[in-house]
Amino acid sequence: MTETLYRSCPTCEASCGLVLEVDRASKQVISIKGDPEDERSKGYVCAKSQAFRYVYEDPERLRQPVKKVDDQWQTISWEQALSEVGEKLGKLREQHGKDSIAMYYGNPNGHNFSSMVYTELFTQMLNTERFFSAGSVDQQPKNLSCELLYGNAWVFPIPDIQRTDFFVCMGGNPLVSQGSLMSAPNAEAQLKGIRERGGQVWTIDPRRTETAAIADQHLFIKPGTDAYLLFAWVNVLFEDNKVSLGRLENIVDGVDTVRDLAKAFTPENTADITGVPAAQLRDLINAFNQAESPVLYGRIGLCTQEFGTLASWLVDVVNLLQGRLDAPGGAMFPQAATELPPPAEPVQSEVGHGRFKTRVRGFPEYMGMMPASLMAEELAYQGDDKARALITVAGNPVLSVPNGEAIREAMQGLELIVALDFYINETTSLADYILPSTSQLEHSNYDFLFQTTAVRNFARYSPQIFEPDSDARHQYEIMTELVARINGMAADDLHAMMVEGLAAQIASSPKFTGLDAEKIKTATSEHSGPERLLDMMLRAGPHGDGFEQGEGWNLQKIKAAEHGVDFGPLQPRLPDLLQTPDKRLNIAPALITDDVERLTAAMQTANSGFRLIGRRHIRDMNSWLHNINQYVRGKNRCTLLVHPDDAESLGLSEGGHAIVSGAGRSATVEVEISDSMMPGVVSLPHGFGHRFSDTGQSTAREKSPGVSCNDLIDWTVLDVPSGTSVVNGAKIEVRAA
Ligand SMILES: Nc1nc2c(c(=O)[nH]1)N[C@H]1C(S)=C(S)[C@@H](COP(=O)(O)OP(=O)(O)OC[C@H]3O[C@@H](n4cnc5c(=O)[nH]c(N)nc54)[C@H](O)[C@@H]3O)O[C@H]1N2
Ligand SMILES: Nc1nc2c(c(=O)[nH]1)N[C@H]1C(S)=C(S)[C@@H](COP(=O)(O)OP(=O)(O)OC[C@H]3O[C@@H](n4cnc5c(=O)[nH]c(N)nc54)[C@H](O)[C@@H]3O)O[C@H]1N2
Ligand code: SF4
Ligand SMILES: [Mo]
Repeated sequence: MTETLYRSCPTCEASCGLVLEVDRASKQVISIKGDPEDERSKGYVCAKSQAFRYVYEDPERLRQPVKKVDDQWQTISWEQALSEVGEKLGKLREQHGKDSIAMYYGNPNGHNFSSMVYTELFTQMLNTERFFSAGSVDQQPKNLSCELLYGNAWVFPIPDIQRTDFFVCMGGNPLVSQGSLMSAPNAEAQLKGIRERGGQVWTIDPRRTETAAIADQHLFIKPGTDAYLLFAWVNVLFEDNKVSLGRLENIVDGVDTVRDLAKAFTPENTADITGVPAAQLRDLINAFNQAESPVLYGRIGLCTQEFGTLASWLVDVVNLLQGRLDAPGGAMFPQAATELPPPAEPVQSEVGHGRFKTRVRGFPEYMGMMPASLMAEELAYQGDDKARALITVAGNPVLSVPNGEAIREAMQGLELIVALDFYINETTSLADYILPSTSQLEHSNYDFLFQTTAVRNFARYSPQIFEPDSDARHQYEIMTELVARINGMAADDLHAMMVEGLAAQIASSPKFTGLDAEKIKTATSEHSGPERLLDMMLRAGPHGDGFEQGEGWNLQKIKAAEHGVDFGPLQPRLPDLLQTPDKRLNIAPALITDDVERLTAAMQTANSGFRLIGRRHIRDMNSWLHNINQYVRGKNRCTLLVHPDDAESLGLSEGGHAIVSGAGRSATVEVEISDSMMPGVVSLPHGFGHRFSDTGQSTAREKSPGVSCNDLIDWTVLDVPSGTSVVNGAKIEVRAA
């Protein structure tokens, strides 16, 4: 029997609404289309809307735990897998301490509600200093800047693109990525909407991107130099008396410090280094000033670069100084329907930074994590306190992290590797055990992370489409089972602890008087597992029913709203949102401003040679959709984009090959000549390099091997404050093959 079900797409941040025709009895997906009744996506989908179905159907996706015995994979039962892994990890921890177990946390965790809410339990109970994640090849500079400015690393200002009349996009390519730290289905229509309203779109990027193609103006910028341009922008604002904090005047500190720091940078003295002529920058600043509701937006090209924290922070500084932070049409703070009310006594902690250091080069931690770029040397370290085991959770650092090849080598020296993943990829192929979770069609979901990055407030629940096999496990269950077994506890007690903990936290909020944890538990007892936690959050949240019958939302009502719930445009949230110890917004935190010295010093060094940047393609998702035939058909996408002048001087021809060298390694890649590149800059996408014969992704290996740009990127260069990898703007050598 065919049924129609509605859910959101779990593959990227846009979280588009989908209509699924399915036969639940035979577990067949008949079709997946855009949901026209979804207020956010209005029927829009991209080519990857089918991805979770293809992954579900992929015969090479693991459905059962596997154990490596004599270099062969053996399918084993969950009980055997969990008890063996739990015992081995428990022993290592007991004998060699908690840091002997390293961990890498990958990106897809952010797309799964239940694994997100159980992540804290998992990471806190493992409590390892050797904790790495995709975050330090991604948004960590923004986390740091937001934590310092607003007191919460996960409170991001999001461009209000539905109301702005002047959108400046730096280091992001929403037409392809579909928006990041800006959940906005159908980015193309949204940006065109700005122009249809009479507004303008500008892009600033070393490549004339797909987004630039629909923009009014494009400025080419040399990779890694955005902080110079933005400081010059700030300086012009002070010089021209255009600084106006508006409503935020009385809560902001540090404005003078920023003004003083910016004095060294002008459009004129930074033009050579950025490649942006002074007149062009001044035109941009003037046009921005003249617009009614302009907004500046920066994304991964500003994070994963040499001055990632400075550049990411300066985006907020520019918005703030012009009254565009927390203002309609500017950069605004979404409000999640699951946002918990503030506790009676706010936790006033300093930003966690440098509480411990990496073992090899003494690099300070941030967010309890070591930089992913240093993973290889940390795993290879041979001191008393060395790593002996590695747990990977939905990630593929061998391809996604600089020095991936060395990560793979270092992994070979470990005693135990456990992968929570459903593919045998370039990383997990070295595991001793792989524990595959259910896939997205087999568990329910709630757009948890992306309600905090959406350009309109919303809530959307996605039902479980197919019943998983009777002995399948969800990711959060695997995590809980593992920590339970490592610590000699019962998983059920840990689940109960989650419920108790959340109920107590909510009950302690002054928002609810006369409500105790018991009442909250009773009120939510119709739900179980993570859904019970979700019900608690929704009911305690800004639109919640406060655990009473009547008005307000609860999980049951959210579930009934099959097309999602629209909570309207973003609303101003400052100063209430501030979670800084003094409830003020210091725009010049020392951890960031201390890095200006490094920026100034780099201004003096010659900027010669080629620089490498990345790029994304609509049919890729980092490294993990290349086993899907539908997504790797057609011409090779792992090509080196080179400007025609550079191609000529290097003797490269279209479709010919170049040798690209960096980080002591070389690779031969196909050349694509394109005047969309800035001269001196070449582009190679990431997530390729499917070259190891021991992976279980034959389509990726055979049809789309490519090369891994991360092997060619100098992994020792980091954004200093945040420890983020510099995958954009790496020095690279190029010659004809
Ligand atoms: N050079 C360069 N490198 C980059 C980037 C760049 O722009 N340039 N971008 C960086 C960014 S932004 C990111 S986010 C990282 C991504 O880095 P990673 O997260 O390490 O890599 P992915 O390729 O996303 O790997 C995801 C893994 O999760 C598994 N998986 C997917 N869904 C599930 C699930 O539901 N359950 C389980 N158990 N497993 C699942 C897949 O099988 C795959 O193995 O790459 C980073 N690397
Ligand atoms: N199709 C597809 N969509 C994706 C993904 C995917 O792999 N494929 N990955 C998802 C993930 S995990 C993430 S984090 C997001 C990322 O989302 P986006 O940030 O939009 O990602 P990119 O397309 O990599 O855009 C980065 C842009 O920065 C530019 N750039 C590089 N260096 C510099 C620089 O120094 N200065 C400036 N100004 N620009 C620079 C690049 O040329 C590129 O156009 O995308 C998500 N969406
Ligand atoms: S844009 Fe993202 S969320 Fe929307 S259909 Fe494509 S992959 Fe799915
Ligand atoms: Mo990412």
